[in-house]
Amino acid sequence: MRSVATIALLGGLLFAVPACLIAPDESLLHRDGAGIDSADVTPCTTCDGRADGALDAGDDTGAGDGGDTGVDAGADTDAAGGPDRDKDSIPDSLDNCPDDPNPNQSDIDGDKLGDVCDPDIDGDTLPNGVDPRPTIKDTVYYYNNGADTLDDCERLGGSWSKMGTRVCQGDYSDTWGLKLLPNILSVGDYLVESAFSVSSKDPNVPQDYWPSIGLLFRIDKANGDWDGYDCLLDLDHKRLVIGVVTNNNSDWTELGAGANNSVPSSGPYRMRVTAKGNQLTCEIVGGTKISVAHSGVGSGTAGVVADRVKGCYDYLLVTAAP
Ligand SMILES: [Ca+2]
Ligand SMILES: [Ca+2]
Ligand SMILES: [Ca+2]
Ligand SMILES: [Ca+2]
Repeated sequence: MRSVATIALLGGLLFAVPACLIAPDESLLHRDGAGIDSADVTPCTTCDGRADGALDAGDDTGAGDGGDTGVDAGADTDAAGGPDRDKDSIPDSLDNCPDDPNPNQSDIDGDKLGDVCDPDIDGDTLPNGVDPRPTIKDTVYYYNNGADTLDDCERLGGSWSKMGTRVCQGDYSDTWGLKLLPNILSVGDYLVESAFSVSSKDPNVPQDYWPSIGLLFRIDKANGDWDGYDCLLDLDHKRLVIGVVTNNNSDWTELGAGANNSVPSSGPYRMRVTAKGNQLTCEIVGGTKISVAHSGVGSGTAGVVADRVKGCYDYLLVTAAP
């Protein structure tokens, strides 16, 4: 319900004028023809239709009033909406993306940045390029965007270090990287993703190792040891592999693998693991995907593996599984 916004003294009578119920007449409202001043009746600025960028009843059409809602000399700019540099019919002053044509002004997360120019369309803190579902607000358990320090890394054996905004493994040691929040895997179905690139693999790799990078799910045990699952990119065979680590991190068994030469020989690799129900799915985003049944990931954490490989990752995220 609109409030009574305007008190107009016209013809000696006191009128209560409901804002927007009458189309304001500039010649009436600006009796002195010189813009808004004490002699004017307060103009109806909320109902003149200017927000739609089109000229309609109530718009200020005074020849050249300069956009001040008053009638004066000069070229009118506000009635036509003012400048519109992306030519989408929404004047710049009202356009939620003034440099990107978006006549529908869609703004999914309501942050006043239109979707076409919003780096995080759904407002879930994951940038569009990283977000598994850029237009659906995901529950984000963890996101390291590379700007963080290494303080949240539990184990950085080998020579993990920051290189700009990336975290890089600088030698060929068998180690893993970033630790997530405690007990992150107890949240239920989840998705873990990272993006890697490889600079080189160990030329003298032992026969029982493949140079590999990937994601590890660590299941913490009461005695301080851990078991877990890993999703690896086996660089020798250019394939994805899912394995299970057992016996306090001393044995590894392959659970499933994609075909040899089914992934590119050079990165960057955007890798994703989804645990949903009893299925564990490992994929190169937009490419090869393999899935195995698992018996539960339990309570633990996750991290990045680099094994006989020098390389870097750009980010690490954990969200609820879609
Ligand atoms: Ca626009
Ligand atoms: Ca927005
Ligand atoms: Ca997002
Ligand atoms: Ca999202």
